[in-house]
Amino acid sequence: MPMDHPDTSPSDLAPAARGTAIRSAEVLVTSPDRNFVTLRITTEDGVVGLGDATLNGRELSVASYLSDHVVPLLLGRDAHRIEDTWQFLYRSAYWRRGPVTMAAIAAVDVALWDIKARIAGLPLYQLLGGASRTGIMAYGHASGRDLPELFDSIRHHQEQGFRSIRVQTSVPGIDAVYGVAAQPSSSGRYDYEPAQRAPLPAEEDWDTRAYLRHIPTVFEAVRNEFGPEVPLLHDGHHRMTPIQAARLGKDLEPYDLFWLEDCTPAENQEALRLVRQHTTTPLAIGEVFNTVWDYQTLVREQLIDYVRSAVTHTGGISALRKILDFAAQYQIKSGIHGPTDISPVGMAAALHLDLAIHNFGIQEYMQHGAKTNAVFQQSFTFEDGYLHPGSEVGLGVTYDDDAAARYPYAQAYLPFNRLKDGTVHDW
Ligand code: GCO
Ligand code: MG
Repeated sequence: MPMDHPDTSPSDLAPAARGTAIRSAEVLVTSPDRNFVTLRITTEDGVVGLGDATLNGRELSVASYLSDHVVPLLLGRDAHRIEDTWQFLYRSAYWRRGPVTMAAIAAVDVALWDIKARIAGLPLYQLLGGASRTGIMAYGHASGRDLPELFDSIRHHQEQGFRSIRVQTSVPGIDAVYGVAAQPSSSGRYDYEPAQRAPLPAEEDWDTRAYLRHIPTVFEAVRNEFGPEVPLLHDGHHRMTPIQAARLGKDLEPYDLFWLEDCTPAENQEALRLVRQHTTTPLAIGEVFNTVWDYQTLVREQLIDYVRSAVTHTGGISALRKILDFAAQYQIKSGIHGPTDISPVGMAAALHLDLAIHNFGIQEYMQHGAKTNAVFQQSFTFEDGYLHPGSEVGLGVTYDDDAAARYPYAQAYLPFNRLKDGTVHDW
């Protein structure tokens, strides 16, 4: 009998040196400023790795996917075998892709990278090729219900060090608009947290024609006030048809945007051909995508300029790295998703990747609140507009169980939109 097929099961294909076998995998749910789902993997030797599995408004489905279906498969596997574990989880489920599956796989992937880097005694970015830059340019979220509030919010971000700023404002005739804080917080910040703790999603209203008329006037005012240099970004949040997006891109050209984000829902990748034919405003897409296949046409036909996926929703560092390497061949850069619903673990993973890749573009940085920062202790720095993941081993994040226990899960939903006539619209 040939001996090239020894008697092995998938999990002991190359038996782990005992110390690196996975001893436990725990699914941790906490709700300091908002809900977060975290996977904590521990090896026999006691090395601990963390992964973010937070899917805004659908948190418990990922927690269940992990604890019911993934954790039992992890026990005893060699924590070093990141790629094999990724392929095993992706292919052995048979049912592929989707945000729940890919967030669960991402959590495992990131926790295993954290463990590998801790065993190596290095910050994670060193295992991804080392630093390609000294700092990671970040953009913050400015918003206001009117121009004076918006200008205040932009100035506040500039005082904090932000050099690049996303601009979102209210639109006359619309009551609640994505990205705009209802009122300034006690600290004077115009913080915006879209998910609301409630048993039902909040209903918001929308009028695309009013939006298209108003937004160019806002960018004109911002350019007049803040000058030509500051990189300005804007998020259309999937609400336009291709021809509407084309018009907005064209109308915004005089104001030299860094990017226009999610101008259409983009499940139909070919729709971006039409937008691209009409405008040179750079386009960013992908925060709701979860695999490289969602980018196939967008990248190959150079229909976008920035990849917006999060490490957390795209199968982790291993998978997002592959998407970004694919994009790099077409001069498309990264713009990794970093809202508050990406936990500090997911943010840290993004920062290590940002530092290592060549085709870095910009990093979204929507700061977490004090309670969240007490649960997740972090080593990253933010100075003069640039983030850095720090020099601690692994991701550089630790999870405080005592702090987390103070904040039990609370049901929360993202809002949804209706048009004036009651039709449900993309939010
Ligand atoms: C962004 C996003 C977020 C999303 C949020 C949904 O560009 O940061 O659009 O604000 O709305 O992540 O959970
Ligand atoms: Mg967005």
